Amino acid sequence: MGDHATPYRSIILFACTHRASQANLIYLHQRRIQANDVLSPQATEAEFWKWVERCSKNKSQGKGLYASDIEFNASRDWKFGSLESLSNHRHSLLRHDLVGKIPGVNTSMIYVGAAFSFFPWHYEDNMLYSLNYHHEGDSKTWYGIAVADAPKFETVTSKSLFPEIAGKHPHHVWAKSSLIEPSVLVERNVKIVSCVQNSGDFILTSPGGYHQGFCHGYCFAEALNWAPMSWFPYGMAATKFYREIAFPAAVISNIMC
Ligand SMILES: O=C(O)CCC(=O)C(=O)O
Repeated sequence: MGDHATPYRSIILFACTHRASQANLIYLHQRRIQANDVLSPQATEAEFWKWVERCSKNKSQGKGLYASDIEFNASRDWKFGSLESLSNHRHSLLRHDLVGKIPGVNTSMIYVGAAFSFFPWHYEDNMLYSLNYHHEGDSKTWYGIAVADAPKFETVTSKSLFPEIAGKHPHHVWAKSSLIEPSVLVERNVKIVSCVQNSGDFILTSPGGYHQGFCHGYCFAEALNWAPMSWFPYGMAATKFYREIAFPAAVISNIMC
């Protein structure tokens, strides 16, 4: 957590330690037993942000308990084609020969979470769409910021919440390093949407759409990127931006030329 005196409640930079995550599994389990195993998604969300606040106060940092970014295609036995078939669909620019196979972009990655495993604010490389399918397990809460509000979010994080870090690393929000309680952003006039993803649900994120979220318990999801024609202007903008800041693009300079 930054050590400047911003009156925020729950902001954490980097994930909590492995130990903190394990302790939290026990904590959540106990809360569930006390609540007769009926913690609603809203109650779980409240517990999550209380836990983040505790981690923030303790300045816990490190890696979270999240088996994320595992290269695997769990949807390959679907009758109508796997998730990867969407990325490689004839209307998807990612099937273009020049792109090749890029793990997590046009091939699937798996995310196996435990209670309160989380992913901090970020949007997809090259402003691609992402498609996330929840295969099984507990729910996952997602928060999103409208693409139109992304500049406001970036100004709030760099000027108001993390000025010192932003001074040294102007694009740190991309680094999936900031988990921020939605009310902290709402108070600063950044509009947030949220939803609960259950097993069997898809989540599609928009180009340049920041998102963060957390698991309510064990959950198993698969995700990759997608680039229909509507993505093209965003891809151009991302490529231009990466060039300006000399950031190595994950994909696409080829298909932009
Ligand atoms: O399921 C997750 O952990 C989130 C992955 C993600 O950011 C996405 O699918 O866009």
